Amino acid sequence: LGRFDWTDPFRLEDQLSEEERMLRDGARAYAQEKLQPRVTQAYREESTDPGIFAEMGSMGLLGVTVPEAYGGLGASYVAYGLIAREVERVDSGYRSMMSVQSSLVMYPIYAYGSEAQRRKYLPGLAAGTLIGCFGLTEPDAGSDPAGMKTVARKTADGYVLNGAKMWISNSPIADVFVVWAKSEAHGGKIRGFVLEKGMAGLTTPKIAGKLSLRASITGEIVMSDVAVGEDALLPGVEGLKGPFGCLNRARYGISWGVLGAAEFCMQAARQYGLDRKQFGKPLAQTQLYQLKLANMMTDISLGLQASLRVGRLLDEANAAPEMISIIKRNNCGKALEAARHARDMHGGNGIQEDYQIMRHMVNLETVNTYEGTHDVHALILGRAITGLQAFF
Ligand code: TGC
Ligand code: FAD
Repeated sequence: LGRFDWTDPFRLEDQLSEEERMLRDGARAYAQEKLQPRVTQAYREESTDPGIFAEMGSMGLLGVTVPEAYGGLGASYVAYGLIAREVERVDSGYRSMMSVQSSLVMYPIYAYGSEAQRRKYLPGLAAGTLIGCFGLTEPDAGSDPAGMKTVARKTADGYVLNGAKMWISNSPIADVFVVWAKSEAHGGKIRGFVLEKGMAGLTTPKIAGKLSLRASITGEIVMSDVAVGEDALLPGVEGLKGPFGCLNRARYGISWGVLGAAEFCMQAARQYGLDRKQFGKPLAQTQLYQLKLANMMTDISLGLQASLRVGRLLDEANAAPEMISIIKRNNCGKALEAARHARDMHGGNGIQEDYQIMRHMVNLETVNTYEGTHDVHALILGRAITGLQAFF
């Protein structure tokens, strides 16, 4: 009979390559040694240390799937997922910073950019000396990005952009802005533009007062007659499939990341239940407590296997977006449920910052919403099942 390890029920470890394990271990060491000691204060004070990007860059954690020629590692999507899981084991906000930079900024510049754009931006983004952000959502266009109002008007030597992006991770501290706009010169089709900090008419106010994801800064991107040259246009893609191509990768990374947060919550609840006695015995010796732990372990281990499968298919360029909707939706929903149970299992201590459970729980509320809400992914899957779109 095979052995059983509750921390790795389906022996994920055996299914990874040597390189994947090595990158995962490096990410875990960085996250535990450098991020874990500062997260409680950062979260309490709603402060983001921009130096984290350069730290992650020096550890090789940014844009790992991008080829080495542009500063990446040319590593697998599975390695990328494993890194997301380790960073989010500490905080979803830190994983957010990493995944925006990797999947939503470096990926489109690599996949849709000109050679000059790749050479100009990718090495600095990989090193974390440049910070990137991704502007798709607007105040009146969230789940329905096709409803965006941002426009790019053609000029003699480039474009002028007007509009406002809302809820943009990293924007107040960003140097490089991948912004999606309807381009009048391209029949109103959505096109990507790369903007830079300091351009006239570009402002990035912080959105203060978030009760979730407080260690990751979020802001607006306000564009008021921002003039850019022709070289700011991403030449390689047109239409919504541009931003969606990036979102596929970020959503995939999130599917691993949230399970890192869920693992933290489950392991903390297990230890708490072993240590704390009520009614003369450990909480972990009660049926209800064990049922919750069994559910968490089941959801986490099934989720990891599914993400691994999709990661392998992404590495073969053979993954379908609907597969990514399944794992993004399922793993976020299950991680949120696990965190809510773990919060409850800690009793009063569960609301205290030192125990870290409630921070994970409220972070996961955001992760369940961004990159396509739980229900929007249900509708994507419903459309695939029935052939009928139910969005509008
Ligand atoms: P629809 O008609 O379905 O598609 C329009 C065009 O896009 C193509 N497409 C895709 N291409 C690649 N990958 C995908 N996943 C794709 N999904 C669609 C599609 O083939 C079509 O192409 P073409 O050539 O025929 O024009 O578009 P729709 O307007 O009906 O879309 C509906 C819906 C709900 C699926 C979509 O709008 C959606 O996914 N909404 C959710 C919005 C969202 O996820 N926003 C995320 C913003 S970024 C963010 O949250 C970052 S947080 C990061 C962090 O901090 O970690
Ligand atoms: P809405 O679209 O208004 O949805 C509200 C509710 O209505 C949800 O429950 C939704 O499921 C439901 N709903 C919507 N449409 C339907 C329908 N057809 N049928 C049934 N129910 C429906 N965006 C970026 O572009 N870049 C970023 O870096 C970024 N970072 C973010 C960081 C944070 C902290 C947050 C909170 C958001 C971020 N976002 C970012 C935006 C995020 O992607 C959007 O919040 C998300 O897509 C949902 O859009 P919305 O908030 O406008 O909600």
